[in-house]
Amino acid sequence: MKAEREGRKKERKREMCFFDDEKFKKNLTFLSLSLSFHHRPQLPLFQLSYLLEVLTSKGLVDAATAEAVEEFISANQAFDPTAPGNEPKPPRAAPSSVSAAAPAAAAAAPAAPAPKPKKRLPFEERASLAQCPAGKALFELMARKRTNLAVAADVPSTDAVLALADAAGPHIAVFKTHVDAQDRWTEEDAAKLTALAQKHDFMVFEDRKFADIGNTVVSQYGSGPFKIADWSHLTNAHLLPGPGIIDGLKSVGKDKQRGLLLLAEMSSAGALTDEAYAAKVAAAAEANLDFVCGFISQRPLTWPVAPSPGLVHMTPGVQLAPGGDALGQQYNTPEKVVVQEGCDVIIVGRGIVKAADPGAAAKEYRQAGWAAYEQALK
Ligand code: 6AU
Repeated sequence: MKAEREGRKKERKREMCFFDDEKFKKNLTFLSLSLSFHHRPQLPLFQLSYLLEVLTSKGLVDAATAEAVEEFISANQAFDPTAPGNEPKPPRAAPSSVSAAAPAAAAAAPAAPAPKPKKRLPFEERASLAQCPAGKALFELMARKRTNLAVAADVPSTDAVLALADAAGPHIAVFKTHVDAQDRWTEEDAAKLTALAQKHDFMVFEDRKFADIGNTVVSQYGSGPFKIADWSHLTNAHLLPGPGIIDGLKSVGKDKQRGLLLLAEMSSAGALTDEAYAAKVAAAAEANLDFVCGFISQRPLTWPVAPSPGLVHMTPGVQLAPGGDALGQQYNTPEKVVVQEGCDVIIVGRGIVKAADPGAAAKEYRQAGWAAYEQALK
């Protein structure tokens, strides 16, 4: 009996510490992350309000703290109640320890309040919120040129890459390369692409997907045969090795005003980038806003904590009709990824490069992408 009482006392003390701690905000973020670990895909943050009501009614959280938490939750609400599959669910039964100790309070715990949908901001406003110069430049470019299209230049030769940049150039915000898949990549080729970027007003994104320790990526990014940091405004990286990869890339790219996109979610079937992973990537981005300018993502509206609006979401796996390829790629429409999933930039490869007229196809995708963006702002 005594041991049981002591155990309950300890447990209560532990719960109190969680909320009384000075690092309260950090704890709340941790709580929302850990909820998403527990097999609750698309768990909306507003359930924290419900949890808060229960804890307040138990005297575990004081009124001032409760108010601060409510404010934090509403400022970080990422849940879209109108998205398919997000229909309100009945409130869950209170945990047994709560109902045993205070059945009346638990039964009277109010239903979760309706979440406020997050307003989407126009690119002009997002530009003023971006801290990374390359991200700011990208938002400004998209607003100025009225396009949120990135073309993936997955074509078999460097000459074809340059020809595509000229044909699609008038319609795109970003030209995405895989130079290690080309037959040639010299400083002259890089200079030609830079000239085309200036001529047509687009940014270059070398899709290198760095994934090594900080010390190694420093040379992969800054030197080697491709000298990516010299000519590519944007590049991307996986966070698998930990934050050292960001530090390494930043040590090369920050002074050149380059920007890094972190891969938070992948488009391919069976990708290991689950919600918990995306949440860690989002946290790493927030800690490096001077160099990380956004994400490669698929459905940022479902993330438990909405990232800063100064960060851009670029989304591959886009075609005009849903579908896939024989090797796991999955396609969604511009409308789906931009309006329903919360993405900003559509990345289109084969939908454009395999078309009979890639320039005309780029124009068509540009219109579809921009219409979806305008729809998302309504
Ligand atoms: O439209 P596609 O399928 O022909 O081409 C999609 C392009 C390719 C991929 O390497 C890239 O987008 N990609 C990425 C990027 C951009 O990082 C991530 C991902 O999850 N899926 C994906 O397809 O050049």
